[in-house]
Amino acid sequence: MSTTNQALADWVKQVAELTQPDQIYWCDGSEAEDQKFNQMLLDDGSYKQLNSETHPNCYLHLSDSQDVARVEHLTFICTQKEVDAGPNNHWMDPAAAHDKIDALFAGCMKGRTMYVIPYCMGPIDSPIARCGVEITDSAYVVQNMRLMTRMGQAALSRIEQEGGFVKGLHSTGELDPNRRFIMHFPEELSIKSFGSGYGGNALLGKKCHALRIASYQAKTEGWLAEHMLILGIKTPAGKQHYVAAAFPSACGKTNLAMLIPPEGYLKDGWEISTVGDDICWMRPGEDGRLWAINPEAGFFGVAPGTAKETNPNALAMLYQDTIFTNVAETADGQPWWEGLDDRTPQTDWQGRPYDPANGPAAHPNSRFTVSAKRCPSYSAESESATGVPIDAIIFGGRRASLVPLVTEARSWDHGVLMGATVASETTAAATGAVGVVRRDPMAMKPFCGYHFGDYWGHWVGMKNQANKLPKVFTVNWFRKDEKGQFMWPGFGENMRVLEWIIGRCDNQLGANETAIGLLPSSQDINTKDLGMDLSVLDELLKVDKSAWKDEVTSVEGFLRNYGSRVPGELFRELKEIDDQLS
Ligand code: GTP
Ligand code: SPV
Ligand code: MN
Repeated sequence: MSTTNQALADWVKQVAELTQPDQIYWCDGSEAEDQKFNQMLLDDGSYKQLNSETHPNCYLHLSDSQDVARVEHLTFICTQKEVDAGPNNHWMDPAAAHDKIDALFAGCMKGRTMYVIPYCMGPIDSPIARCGVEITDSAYVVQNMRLMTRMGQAALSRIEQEGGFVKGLHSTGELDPNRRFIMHFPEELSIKSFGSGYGGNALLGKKCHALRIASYQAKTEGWLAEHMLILGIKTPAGKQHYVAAAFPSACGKTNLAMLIPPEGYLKDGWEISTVGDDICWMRPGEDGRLWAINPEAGFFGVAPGTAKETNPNALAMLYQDTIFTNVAETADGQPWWEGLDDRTPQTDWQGRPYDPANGPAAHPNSRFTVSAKRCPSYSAESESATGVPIDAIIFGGRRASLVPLVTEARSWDHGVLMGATVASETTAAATGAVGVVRRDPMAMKPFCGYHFGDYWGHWVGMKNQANKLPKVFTVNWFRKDEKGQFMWPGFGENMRVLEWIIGRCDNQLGANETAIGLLPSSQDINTKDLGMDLSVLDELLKVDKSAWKDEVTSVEGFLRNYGSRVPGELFRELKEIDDQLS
C-alpha cells in the first residue's frame, strides 16, 4: 500500500529515515489483517489467549509494571509562545521539544516494524469528523486503534481527498519512564510520543488528537472538543433528548453512558442509548443548537468496578472480541477484576500468583478495549454524519462533601463558571497520588491543548455563535457520610437525576433558587422504589452557606492564577454567588 497524498508519503519516508525500521507496514483495517495481528501478538507473548469458550477472541495484555497510566508530568504542549499553553500545561519550546524527542526516536525502530495507521475520528462521512495518521512500532497499539477508531483504507481515502491530517508519531522505546515524553505541537497539528504503550499516551487518536490538538483547532474554528460522554434519553412520551457530560478520568462517564434505568422507569417506557463514553465534538448548527459526534468507535474503559450490578451493558460487551489490559485471570483463563464477583483469581495483573499482600489483583487502572458496536445500548445515531443535538451539558466530579447531588446553572455564563471550577479527587487513571481534591475544569485539566483562560473565553463566546445552547448542570454522585460510605446509590439510580434534568429542559419540573444555582427539592426527584432515607436526599440537596463562602474564596484564587485571559463573565458570576451567600 502507498498513498497519493504527497505530504503523507514524504512524512512516512522522513520518519523511516529517523527511526530506521526493518519494514514499513500500512494498515488497511481488514478482517484478515486483524487476525494476522492477533496471531503475531500471541506469538511474541504480548497477548495471552483467554478462555475461548467463555471469552472467544479475547486477549490479556500485561504491560510493563511502570507503564500503567497517563503521565501528566511528562506531557507537554509545545506552542511558539509559552503563554499560549497556559498555567494548566507543561510547556516546552517546539524546536527544543523536537530535538529532545527526535534524539530518542533516532534508530529506535531498528529490528522492528513501523506500522502506518490512517484513522478517522468520527463517522467516515461526517463533516465534523477529522483524520489523522499514527505511525507506531507497537502491534498492540495497532489493535487498540483498530477498535477505538475508524482505521485503514477508508480513512486513507478520506485523507487523500481532503489533504490535511494530524501527524502522530509513537514508539514504545524501551518503556523507560526516564525516557518518556508525550509532546503536542498544536500549531503544527502534530504529536510525538515516546516510551509508553499505555492508552492515553500511545493511542494517539484519543486524548492527544481528539482532545489536546482538537481543542486547539476547535478554538480557532468555533467548535468544542470535550472530555464528555454522550447519552440519549427517550421519554415515555417519545421525545428524544441527548445530554453530554464531563466527568474527570475514572469518575463515571462510561457508567453513565451505558446506564440501565431502574425497573419502574423501564416499565414506564424510558429508553437510554449510548452515543459515546469519553469524547464529544460539538458544533453550532444552523438551528442554533449544538450538534455532537462521538469521534471514537470503541470504548477504552476502566475494568475495576464493572459488574452485573453496576454496569450490565458494559459487562455484556466484554465476553467477545475484547482486549483486556492489566486485569487478573482466574484458574480457567477468564479475565477478573475487583468488584466483578466473589471468585478468587489465580494470577494478578503482573502475572504473579495472586496474593492479597501484593495489593489488588487487577491494576486499579486496568482497562478493556472493545468495539462500541458490541454495546447493547449503542445508539444507531452514533453513526450519523450530522451528529445529535445536545439539550443539556452536565459537569461533575468526585466530591466527598459540599457539592449537591444536582444543580442547574442560572445562565450559560453561570454554567461556564460551574464547569471551570469543578473539583474532583484524583484517580488511578494518571500516575501520582490518588484521592487529592484538585480543580479539573470541564474535566479537561489534563487535556486542554491551550491556555485555560482562552478556553473559558471560548466557552463563554459560544453564546454568540449558537442561540439555543444547552442548559448546564453539575452533579455529584460521590458524596460520603461520616462513616465514609457513599450517600447516593449511583449507577442506574442516577436516572432519577437525569429525569429531573430532562424535566427542566422541557420546563416541566420545579426548582428552588439558591445562591449557587437552581436545585430540586427532594419532592422534585422521583423516589419511587428508591428505598432510600429521604433525610439523606435532603442532605444531598442542601446548600451549606458557610462552606460555600470558603469555596467562593478558593475559586477566586484559582481563577486569578490564570491572569488576565480569564473572561470577566466568570468573575461577574462568582460575585453574584458571593452576594447571594451574604
Ligand atoms: P475514564 O475512562 O478514565 O475517562 O473514566 P470514566 O469517567 O469513564 O469512569 P467510569 O465510568 O469507568 O467509572 C470509574 C469508576 O467509578 C468505576 O470503578 C465505577 O464503578 C465508579 N462509578 C461510576 N459511576 C458511579 C456512581 O454513580 N457511583 C459510584 N459510587 N461509583 C461510580
Ligand atoms: C482517561 O484517563 O480519561 C481515559 C483513559 O479515558 S486514557 O485513554 O488513558 O486517557
Ligand atoms: Mn477519559
